[in-house]
Amino acid sequence: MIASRTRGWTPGIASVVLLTAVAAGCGAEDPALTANDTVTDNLSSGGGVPSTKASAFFGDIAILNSTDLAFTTVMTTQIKTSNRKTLFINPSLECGLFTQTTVRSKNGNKDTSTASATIQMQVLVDGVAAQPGVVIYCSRTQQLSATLGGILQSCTDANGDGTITAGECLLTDEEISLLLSTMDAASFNFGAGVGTGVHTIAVQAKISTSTSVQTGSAEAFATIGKGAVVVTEQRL
Ligand SMILES: [Ca+2]
Repeated sequence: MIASRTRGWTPGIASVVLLTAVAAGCGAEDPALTANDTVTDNLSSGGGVPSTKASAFFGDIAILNSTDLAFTTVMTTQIKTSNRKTLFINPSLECGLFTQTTVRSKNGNKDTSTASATIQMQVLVDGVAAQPGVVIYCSRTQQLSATLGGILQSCTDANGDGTITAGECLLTDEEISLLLSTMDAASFNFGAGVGTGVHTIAVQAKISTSTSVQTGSAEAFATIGKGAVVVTEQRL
């Protein structure tokens, strides 16, 4: 399902529970959240979708250690409205960032390494971006700089003048590294006005990373863990 129409992570990890819940006046039918409880197959036509006050998606999105992902649908659900309504859409994600920078230099040279990672989200309702558009769920830029002298390996009086100067000593690079790995849950409220009918809500994620180095090294990755989206309709 989700894994088959997206890319950039290992298929088969996704364990998805999708439901359309809480039909108006039908609290007794409130379904339990169990694995593989899917109602997706009948939804595309809209014929099997009852009018509802809310719908939701819960699942393990599992996009692991990605460096780049264009806007890709990671969660979908549908809701059927019987009148013109405003949809409130609240997508939540586990949002992980990994940034690692190493600087390396000698002879008093300054070295700088930078690593950045960002996860952005947007919600499409029937293909149209919901307000307020693209939202950053998590982002970090890490920069490390150091001016290093080097590690002394050996010294010889190369020119035989009886004096050993700094220039006659062999140095190797000194090195400093910094690694940050964080995981947080983030959510945001989106909104969209819709008319009568069945509406498809697609939650899309974008991952972007960048690194820059001089003589050091850097890595940046982003991870999306579990995700959930709850859609409710309101008449404003
Ligand atoms: Ca000398």
